[in-house]
Amino acid sequence: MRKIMFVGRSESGKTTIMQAMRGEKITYHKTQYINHYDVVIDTPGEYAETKELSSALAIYGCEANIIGLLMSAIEPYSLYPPNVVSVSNREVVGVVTKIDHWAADPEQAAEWLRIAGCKKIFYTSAYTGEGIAEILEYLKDPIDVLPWEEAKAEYDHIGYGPGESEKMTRKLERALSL
Ligand SMILES: Nc1nc2c(ncn2[C@@H]2O[C@H](COP(=O)(O)OP(=O)(O)OP(=O)(O)O)[C@@H](O)[C@H]2O)c(=O)[nH]1
Ligand SMILES: [Mg+2]
Repeated sequence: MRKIMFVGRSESGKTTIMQAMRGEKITYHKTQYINHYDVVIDTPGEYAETKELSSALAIYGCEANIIGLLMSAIEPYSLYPPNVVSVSNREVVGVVTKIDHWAADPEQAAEWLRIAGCKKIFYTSAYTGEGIAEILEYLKDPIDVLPWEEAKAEYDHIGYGPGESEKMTRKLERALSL
């Protein structure tokens, strides 16, 4: 898997989306310092908000393949200067978070991310799981196998013909009203 470093103001949802990607229980945890995991580097919002600390992001960014600029869908303004992605020597993607929120305006957040220079934008909710699989697929290297691909291979192995596992997934989704 390629590694993504999440950057964004405090409360934008970096730690929570990281928990969703790792399949962990969602619990509030204020990030105190840079946390380095297998696929994600989680950073404190203050590093993006404070000039003196922002150089730490530039250094840790070298440890990542991709920088994810987060913007919550309930943000009242954008922290990012226009075309700020040009300061990074890594690919930068935009991640709109909290799209499940009652006050969410995902298109406004996406527009601010585009102004910051992001071309690829993900729309996500760590609470409903929307968009999480897309990010994981995007980070996937050709040799990686994701958990749901393993489950599909298992279905195929126990005798469901091609396409049957997709039908089974749809049936399960309908039963769970997903
Ligand atoms: N509705 C909703 N709330 C979310 C979502 N993701 C995060 N939150 C809430 O937003 C708040 C902040 O989330 P964090 O993930 O801690 O934010 P952060 O960017 O890591 O913040 P710092 O560690 O301070 O930089 C928490 O109360 C979360 O429960 C989401 O997808 N939907
Ligand atoms: Mg955090």
